[in-house]
Order: sequence, then C-alpha cells, then structure tokens
Amino acid sequence: MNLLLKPIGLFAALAAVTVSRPAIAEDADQVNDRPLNLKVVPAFPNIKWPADATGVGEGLIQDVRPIIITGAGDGTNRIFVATQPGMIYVFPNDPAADEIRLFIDLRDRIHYRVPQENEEGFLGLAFHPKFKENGEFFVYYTSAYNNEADRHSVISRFRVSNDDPSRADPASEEIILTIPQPYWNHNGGTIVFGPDGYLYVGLGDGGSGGDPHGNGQNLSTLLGSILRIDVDRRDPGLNYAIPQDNPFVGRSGARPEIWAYGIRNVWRIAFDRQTGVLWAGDVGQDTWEEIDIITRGGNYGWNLREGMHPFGDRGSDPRPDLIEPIWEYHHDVGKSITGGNVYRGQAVPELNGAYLYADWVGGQVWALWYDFDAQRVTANRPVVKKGAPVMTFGEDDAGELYYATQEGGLWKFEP
Ligand SMILES: [Ca+2]
Ligand SMILES: [Ca+2]
Repeated sequence: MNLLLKPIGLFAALAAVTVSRPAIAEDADQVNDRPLNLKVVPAFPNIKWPADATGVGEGLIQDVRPIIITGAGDGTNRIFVATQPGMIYVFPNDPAADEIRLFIDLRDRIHYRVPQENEEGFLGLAFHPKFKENGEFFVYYTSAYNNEADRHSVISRFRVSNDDPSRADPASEEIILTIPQPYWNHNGGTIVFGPDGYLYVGLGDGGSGGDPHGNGQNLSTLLGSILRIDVDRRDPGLNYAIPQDNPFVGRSGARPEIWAYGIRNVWRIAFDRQTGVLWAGDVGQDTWEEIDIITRGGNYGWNLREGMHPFGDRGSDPRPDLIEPIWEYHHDVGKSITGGNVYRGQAVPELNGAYLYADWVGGQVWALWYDFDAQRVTANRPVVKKGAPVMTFGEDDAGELYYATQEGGLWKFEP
C-alpha cells in the first residue's frame, strides 16, 4: 500500500507547487540580444607606441599585445598599459595625451616566445590599494628558463623608484610565489585586489589539452584554481599569509590558498567595483566558452564539465556541487573568451551594470546583464564587431572602461 501512496503523495506535492506559481509573461525568459548602438573609438589617438613595444622578435615585427590597462588608484589619473613581452608604460589619462613613458622593463626575466607559445610572458599587474602610500605593485609573469622542465609562473612585488616616482625599480623585485607549470599554455594570469584587500590570482589547469593531470578537480595543487592571499603579512616559511577565512584552511590535502577551483583557464577575472562580485571568463576546450560568478569555495566543474555540458569520457551531468556558468557560447560564435569588467563609469549610460566581454579570436564584444535575484541573464547584446583579437579589458580610476586589441589598439565606447 505504501508503494502506491508514496508516488501519489509526491505527485500531489509537485502539483501544488505548480499551481501556486504566478503566471509568467510569455517573453520573461527571453534574452535581449539586440545589437547596442554604440561607437568604438581610439581612446588615446595621439599615443604612438615606442620602438621597444613594436620591435622585431624572431625576425618578425611584433604586435604590441597590450595585456593590462589600468589606473593606479593613487589620485594621479594616469593610465598604465602592460605588454605581454614585459614592459609597463604610463601616460596621462587624457584623450589628448601624446607622450608615453616606460614605467618598467622586465623582459630580462620573462619567457616570451610568440606566436609559438602565446600564453606565456607578462600576464598580470595589480597596484596595491595603498600604492599612493607604499609604492607597491604586483605582477604575474612566466619566468625565463634554460630547460622546458623549469617553466614557472611568478608573482612578485615591485616598488616605484625612490629617485623618480614615474619609474619603477627593476631591482626592487621580491618574489611572493612561484608555481611550477607543466606546459606553456593555460597559465591564467590575472592578479587583482579584492574589496577585502587580499590578492586574488587566476590560474589555469597547467595546460596541454583536456587537463591530463586532473588539476582542475585536485585541491592539492594550486593549478586549476583561483587563489586568495594576503600580501601584507607573512606566515612562517611563506612570503605571504593565508587569510584564515579561506574555504579550505585546515582541510587535509587541500592547499589553503585556494578560493575556488574546477577552473580551466580563466582569462581575466574582475571585481564589480560597486557590488564586489567576482566575475570570470573561463576559456573552453573544444566547444563552449563560459562566464562564471566566482564564490567562496566554489567548484566550477572543469574537467568534468565544459560550459553547461559533460566533458570527455568521464564527463558529468549537472551535480549540486558543480557550479554552472551563468552564460556560455558555442565555438560557432567564438573560440576563446576574454572576460572583462562590469561597467560603472559615467560616460556611457547605456552600459550601466553590464559585464563587458569579448571573443579573442573573433574580436566580437558583448555587453551582458545578469539578474542576480532571478539568477538568469537578461541581455547579451553585441556591441561591436572588430576584426582584431581582443586581448584584455581594463578600467581607469573613475571606472571608465577600455579594451585592447592585439596589434596595439586601445579602445573605448561612446554613446
Ligand atoms: Ca601552463
Ligand atoms: Ca565551468
């Protein structure tokens, strides 16, 4: 008798839930995908790249490959642009700016071999929240080596020069963390300070293809994770400290630096400066590119899931412990996501609250809006279709947004 009663009871409960649902408008789940009518213009039309940014590498003229655009948050309203070969340049945040200066040249310690190994080089730059007072900034690069088995990611602290605050001192380097890298690809590369003052580090799964070592799901390696570390203090034996509220502190076999895992190769993570939400673009393997909202201790599924789909022979159906992306796009649309920032500037009201992102290969830029209460994307609107690969997005100190293309273009949006 119970065998019959149980399913009937369950069915009745489901029916009650269904009946109590409010009526839903027919188009409530539709995503607005209408193109946004914005202009994209050169942000600093009078800036000319110096010869050392466009020089000859392996017999070919190099693309500039701007990899970071940022302000320093120090009240000086300057723009810093770092390039993948390992230079950081600085100029006034003024559309009329025509003088660009070298801030620091780190090429002597960086492994950079493009186009063959185009995911290495200088990858990350973050100014300390108190840069104005302490002159500290942090970088992420893949280090020079003599032997391929010695590939490493390096995160270091540098300081501005005592003699000239418009230059940084290459001799001031203090290495914070080095991470062995088994392959040239999937190094992640973003470093960014959170609203909590800790440094977040986006790492890839180590490389090759398909995550052959299973690093994404392995909490005993830093690879395939987003880290959270305290660069203002030191724990014994470390050049940084572990925030004690990190999710895996005290768990046997887990690295306490890890904030979130199941990551394939986040190409750009960024905090929304208004809400503090951490956004990530995670590059896909064969078929799906994805956007994630990163939360404490979250497992983002790689290499069991690619986008919202099982990956490979051991692929998993959706599981409660695997956090799905909020958005994905197929490789018919693009091949490699470049995650950006949430727009909180004043110049382009049409973009207010949008997450800007692009496809590196196709050069397409989109503005995406997400409803956190309904937990769904409400709009994903193409902004512009440019031919050139989009390397990175960045914000100035006022929250105005820029993006860079591979050949050296620095762009902004206009209403
Ligand atoms: Ca690697
Ligand atoms: Ca994922």
